[in-house]
Amino acid sequence: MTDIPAAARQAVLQARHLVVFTGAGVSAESGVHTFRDALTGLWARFDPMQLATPEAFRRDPALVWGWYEWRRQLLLGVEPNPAHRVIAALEQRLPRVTLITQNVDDLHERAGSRKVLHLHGSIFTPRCFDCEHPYKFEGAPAMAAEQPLEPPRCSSCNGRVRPGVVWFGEALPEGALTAAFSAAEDCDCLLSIGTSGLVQPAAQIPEVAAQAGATVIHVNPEAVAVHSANQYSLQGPAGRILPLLLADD
Ligand code: BJW
Ligand code: ZN
Repeated sequence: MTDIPAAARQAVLQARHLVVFTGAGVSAESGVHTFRDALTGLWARFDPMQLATPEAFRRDPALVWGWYEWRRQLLLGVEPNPAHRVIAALEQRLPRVTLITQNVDDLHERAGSRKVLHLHGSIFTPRCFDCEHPYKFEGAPAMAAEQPLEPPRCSSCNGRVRPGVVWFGEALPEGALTAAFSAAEDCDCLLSIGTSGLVQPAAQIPEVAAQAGATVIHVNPEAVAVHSANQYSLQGPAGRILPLLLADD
């Protein structure tokens, strides 16, 4: 019934400390765009250097803000999928789970995961570009499509409000980054789900866990190269593979 190797399933279900490390692929079956999938990824249609850098925001704040508001609108219309729900269930079942995500959506939280380390920030926590004062959204954006939109102004300094995400060239939030790397060093099993593993420094997290002796299990429709007996590549969509971990018991 299951195509998951018994040893991989056992490593997850008997973990002392499980790290779950997610990327855009975990939300793909909810209808959220990934970045680098060849036809459907955001970077196939949009240039990251024009949209996901501080320089891009300085150059054309309305272009960048409008694009993120379009994405926030899409996120408000989707739901967690079985992969998010299995991850939340693992947190209930195992003695210790650390959930680390590169995603800027809130689908893990909406599936019931209580503590999520957001390495690349959140689209739902904007702040002032100049003074970092937080900004509170009032309602959903009203966007017909991705289109330029002037960002709101900061109530403290009148600077422009920016999305609460981590752009290329920016430092990751220090607390989340430190907690993520120390969990990777401590865990005995790491599940890496739906990430291309191309963006640094997050991409080092599975490697750190592997070097510390943890079992590392990749879940991805694309085969992931593995280099030792306690690494696994479970090939398939996360919404199909992850429920198999909890099936039959
Ligand atoms: C499925 C599926 C299904 C599909 N089920 N799976 C060399 C060393 C170190 C750094 C660098 C370096 N060269 C360049 C850098 C810098 C840069 C970087 O890594 N660039 C690389 C691209 C080369 N890194 C940075 O700039 C970072 N900051 C930094 O380094 O700061 C240094 C610093 C220190 C101190 C002070 C100042 C500076 C910041 C990186 C920020 C990344 N930001 C983004 C955008 C966030 C905002 C937004 O959402 O718009 O984060 S980029 C984008 O990529 C997003 C993602 O979180 C991130 C990772 O992507 P992810 O999640 O892996 O998605 P995809 O699309 O790549 O992959 C999806 C996968 O899912 C695929 O494998 C599919 O097969 C799979 N899949 N369906 C399961 N159903
Ligand atoms: Zn401000």
